[in-house]
Formats: sequence, structure tokens, C-alpha cells
Amino acid sequence: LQLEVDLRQALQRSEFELFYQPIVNIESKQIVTFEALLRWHHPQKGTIPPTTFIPLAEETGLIVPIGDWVLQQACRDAASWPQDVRVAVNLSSVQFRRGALELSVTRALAAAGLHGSRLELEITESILLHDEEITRDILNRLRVLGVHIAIDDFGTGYSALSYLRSFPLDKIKIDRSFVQDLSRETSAAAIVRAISELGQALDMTIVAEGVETAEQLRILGDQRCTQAQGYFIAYPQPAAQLIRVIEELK
Ligand code: G
Ligand code: G
Ligand code: MN
Ligand code: NA
Repeated sequence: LQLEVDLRQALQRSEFELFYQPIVNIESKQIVTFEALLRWHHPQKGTIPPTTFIPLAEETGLIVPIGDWVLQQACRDAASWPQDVRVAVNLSSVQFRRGALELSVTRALAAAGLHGSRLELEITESILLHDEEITRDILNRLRVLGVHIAIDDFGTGYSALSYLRSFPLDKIKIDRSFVQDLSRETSAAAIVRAISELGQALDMTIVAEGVETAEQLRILGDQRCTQAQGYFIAYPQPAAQLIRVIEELK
């Protein structure tokens, strides 16, 4: 498979880049986090989105060195941002099972001189359902470093609510499918409200993903959702553009 051959060389050829998308506090409008989103600039095929190459990277185990690079680059970039802005990094389940995740995180933070409290790790529900004991252990140790743990795409997976109390989670990211239905369906608003109340009771921050309109943002605020992310606020952009994004959203 040619794509696999190319992917094996992409790291040493410096073909990866991190884009960043801001997450804002809905009430204060302040940027609280930038989420790192990986891009692969393929020499022939142009820019390939992660949905195309992450599954291949997972199958081949290449996600472990690629994921390490993402952690290191994200921490390096964040070191130059305002102190109250965090960086969020997406993790694959393979990094939990095959990588030395805790060591990777510790090294990335140390190399960048970044405190653990400036880093958020986004994991999916499926990670919590496998190797439960090992995962809980790793997450607990990461949290001792001050690292925050977010559950990504919430509501699309198995959504066993039991894990909300059995795992050390700081943040819930409501999947964009709920946000997209907000204006047409009152049930979507009711779900957002319920998750927001759950979050408040469990002392977790609630983020809505995929906010594309002013109306969606208004309804989210009405339903007591605390943070938002989406094209309406800003598109994912290269690190060099972030100073401008920070200025524009001030
Ligand atoms: O950037 P985009 O919105 O196209 O991302 C598509 C998917 O790829 C999302 O599910 C996102 O979580 C995932 N993704 C983006 N960057 C990374 C990364 O660095 N590591 C992993 N494991 N997934 C990523
Ligand atoms: O699964 P995860 O939340 O990590 O995925 C992030 C993906 O969502 C990225 O590919 C990003 O480009 C995309 N995204 C970010 N904001 C929006 C939005 O407002 N609408 C849509 N459709 N996608 C978005
Ligand atoms: Mn994410
Ligand atoms: Na998501």
C-alpha cells in the first residue's frame, strides 16, 4: 500500500502540521483552549485530512510515534501562548494500549517547559470501555500532573453514564450532531440542558462542538452550556495565525 509507505516517511520528512481551533467561554467570550488538529501535507496528494490517515496510522502502530510528535509540537506551541490558554490534544486508543503514554506526556511537557495544567487530553468513549483498569490508572497519574481529561464526541458512542463517575474526567465535549439539530428540534436542546446539568453536578466543564451559527450559540448559552467550539467562532488554523485569532476574539 503506497499510502502506508508514505506515512512511514512522513515524520522524518516533516510533512505533519498542527492546526489549532479555539474553544471559548460562551459567557465571557474568552479563549480558554486551542485544540490541536493534525494535518498531513502529502508531497503528491496535497493535504490529507486525519479521518483518512489516522485509521491507517492506528492499524500500523504508526500512531504511537506520530502521537508523540503531536504531543511535543502542541506543548511547544502552547508555551508561547498566554498563560491562561490551554492546548488540547486528541488521543487514539492505540496510544493507551501500545504507547508509554504517561512517559510521552511527561517528556513533552518537560521539553516545552509547560506545566501539566496547560494540557488537555481528548479521549473517546471507546477508550474507557477497553482495558478499564489500565486506562483509569493512566488517567489518574496524568491528572496528578495537572493534566485535564476531556471526553470527545460525547453522546455518539456507547454513552455508559457509569464511566462519568468511575473515571477522572474534567470535561465533556457534546458531539456536533446535537448542536446541528438545536434550532429545529427541541429534543436536542433538552439533551444539551441535561448534559449541562449533569456536568454541573459532577463538576465537569461542558463544551459544545461544531457551532456554526449565532442561533446555535445563543441556544447553547440558554441551556447553560459553558464553552463552545466551531466554524462560527473560528476555523482550525496554522499556529502562526493564532496571534491574529486571539486579537480578533478579544
Ligand atoms: O481536523 P478534523 O476536524 O478533520 O479531525 C477529524 C478527526 O481526526 C477528529 O475526530 C479528530 O479528533 C481526529 N484528530 C485530529 N487530530 C488528531 C490527532 O492528532 N490525533 C488523533 N488521534 N486524532 C486526531
Ligand atoms: O472529533 P473531534 O472533535 O476531535 O473533531 C474535530 C473535527 O471537527 C475537526 O475535523 C474540525 O475541523 C471539525 N469541526 C470543527 N468545527 C466544526 C464545525 O463548526 N462544523 C463542522 N462540521 N466540523 C467542525
Ligand atoms: Mn477533539
Ligand atoms: Na469531537
